[in-house]
Amino acid sequence: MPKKSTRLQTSIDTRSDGGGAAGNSLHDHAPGAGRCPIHERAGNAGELHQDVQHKGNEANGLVHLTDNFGHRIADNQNSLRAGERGPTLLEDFVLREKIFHFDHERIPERIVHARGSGAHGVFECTKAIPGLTAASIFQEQGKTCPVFVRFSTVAGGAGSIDTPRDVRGFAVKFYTDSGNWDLVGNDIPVFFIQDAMKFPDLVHSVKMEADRGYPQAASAHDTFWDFVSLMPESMHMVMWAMSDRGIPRSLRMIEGFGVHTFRFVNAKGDAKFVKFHWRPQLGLESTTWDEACKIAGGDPDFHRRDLFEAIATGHFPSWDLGVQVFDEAFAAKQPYDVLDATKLIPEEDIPLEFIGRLTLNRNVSNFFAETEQVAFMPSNIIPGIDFSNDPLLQGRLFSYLDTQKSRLGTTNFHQIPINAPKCPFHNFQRDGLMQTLLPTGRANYEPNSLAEAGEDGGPRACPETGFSSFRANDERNEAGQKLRLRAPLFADHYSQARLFFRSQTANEQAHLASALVFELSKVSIEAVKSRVLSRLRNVDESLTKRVARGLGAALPAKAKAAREPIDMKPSDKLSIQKSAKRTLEGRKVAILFDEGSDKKSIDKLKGQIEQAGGSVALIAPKIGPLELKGGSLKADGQLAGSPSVMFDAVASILMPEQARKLSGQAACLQWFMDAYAHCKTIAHCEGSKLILEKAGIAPDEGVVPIESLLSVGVSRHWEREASVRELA
Ligand code: HDE
Repeated sequence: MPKKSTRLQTSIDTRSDGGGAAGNSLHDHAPGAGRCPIHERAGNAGELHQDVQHKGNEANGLVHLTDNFGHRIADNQNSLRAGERGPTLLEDFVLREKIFHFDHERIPERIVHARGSGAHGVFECTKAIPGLTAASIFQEQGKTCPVFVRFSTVAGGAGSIDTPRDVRGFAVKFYTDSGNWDLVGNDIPVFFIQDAMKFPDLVHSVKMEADRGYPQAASAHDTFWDFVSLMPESMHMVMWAMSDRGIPRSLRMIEGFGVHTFRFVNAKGDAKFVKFHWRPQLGLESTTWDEACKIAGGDPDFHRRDLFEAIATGHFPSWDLGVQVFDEAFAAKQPYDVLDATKLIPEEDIPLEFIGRLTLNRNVSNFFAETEQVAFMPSNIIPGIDFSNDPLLQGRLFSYLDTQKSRLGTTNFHQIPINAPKCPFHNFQRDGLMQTLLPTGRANYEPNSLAEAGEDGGPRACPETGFSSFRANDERNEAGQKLRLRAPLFADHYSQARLFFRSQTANEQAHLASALVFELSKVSIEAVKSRVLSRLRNVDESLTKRVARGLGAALPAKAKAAREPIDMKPSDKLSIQKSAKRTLEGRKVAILFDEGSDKKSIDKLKGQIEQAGGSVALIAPKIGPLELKGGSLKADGQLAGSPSVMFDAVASILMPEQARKLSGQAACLQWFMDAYAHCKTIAHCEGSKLILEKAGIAPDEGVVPIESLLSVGVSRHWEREASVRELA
């Protein structure tokens, strides 16, 4: 086997040999390959071949470049021509194969959730619950299993931005010892619609408009609001999406939810209902709308980069898995239907029981092979867990398998390494496009008696340990007639939208109102705006008035509710601000410095932040190296190209002379003004005060001397917000 190179080499893992069997280098001169046409003719031959020269691959620790059938390639720079200036020859199989493969590099992007970021990790059971479920991963405290997680935005295409107002997908594939379990959830616990029948309509309405091809990754347009204004069941999720949940600070700081009600089934066959929740160790955090818009320009890959860098530097994000377990008797007493995916169960009624922890500890090695090709399917379930009759979930059980065939082109997508189970799998399915397995023997049907004849008879069903569906036998759920209708409580469209709104802090309510004003201001059909307002009146009058005022619209009559909403007890868990963490852990602090700054102070502050679990970006007007008091230092980012929206807090260590110069620069003033307006902690030295004054920054509990940064911590100072933004 050829030696592996540390540079210029791309190795190709193959499932058969575990990797590295085939490989290539970018510059290949096989020993004995003959004359080098570039060296012979081109003046820039030295540049093109600078890494390899004529020493040969082995001597350079490189592997040979080959085509896909193993033929060594002598020249990867020039196509085969008839004469120096003549036409390219059809005979050039090297060129044809290379271009042919390139032409087919893209696969259809996901119809929804096209833009995503994935990572590998591990799930550990922290509390065994054999009484509740027979699922193998929950049988023993400390038991682990590998996982792959893909986060995503929903509406935008694969090349869209990371920070639009949108729902985030939170899809987890557990490679358990009893098969793959996919918990394909979102960062919002409820959904826009109740029945799978409406999903294509919802998605068509939110994606770019059919005639004009825009807007990309935005719900702020006619068709989305037209659809939701006609679907009052969407009002609860609209509240969540318009709240700060829709614009998260980091994928490491979002919650995840299985959304639907599932079932836990124990070894005796007894079942309970269950809802799954992921709770981030780093706490919940969101951006402000102004920040989200600016980040979109400053770094369209903000979330993707943040996740990748955190994992690459060993700051592994983690989430606790919590479950809400309840029985049919509880379900029957609630003012909502637990099979309705537009409803949640308040944690005050059924508290979370924490049973596991997910930690993401390895970035993907190849984005396409892993993040793009991963195929999640809610139908991937393991013994001990089962579906409920939620009509949205039922539709998903068909959709995902179906979509993988069109995305990945073959029924054999389960053989792609990222999708294959890590436990053995055996069955009689055979052949199909892109078959990579090599089944042996004659047994490709069952029943067979080949084993009796001394041959391999193949696998058999296992009634004791195999998956068997829960035998629900309950009149409330399993009715005999075929009907196209929804159960009565599905008609309550507003009670939980109201619950959500009333559980928010005053600032959060203001953000939600502003988001609705912004979104509806982009709607050009007056009747749509008016219809949304008429629905909102069923949610909350004060909210409706604020939105109408912001739009300069008249208050329409209240829409008739299919079922009168009730007042539910507000739940603190629904608010981000009520449970925000003031911490440096997982947060990024920018330190602004310039020539003459005190290096010792910078080093000390950096050390303290890192010690507290945070990370630091050194920002200066120039990258440098800059001469400081006590040594020289290079910046990680240039001030004008590193707006403060990229960081959780800012600090400055400057000499008065430098501060005076910088205070005349818009980029510097904007840097501080934004941090202030986004309610972030600003830590400064004496020398920087002039800049703060010029930026109009009034001292408050979040504007502190450098020494106090650690004790004040990093979180938003929402009490400041009323002085920088009208919270009407
Ligand atoms: Fe999805 N959804 N969905 N969805 N969904 C897809 O599957 C679908 C729904 C969710 O990172 C697609 O592989 C239908 C709810 C996530 O690869 C598609 C219905 C929830 C992801 C599909 C729903 C989700 C998807 C597109 C209504 C939260 C990204 C590509 C019946 C619980 C997974 C693909 C990833 C992806 C269909 C509703 C979450 C088309 C028909 C509810 C996180 O199959």
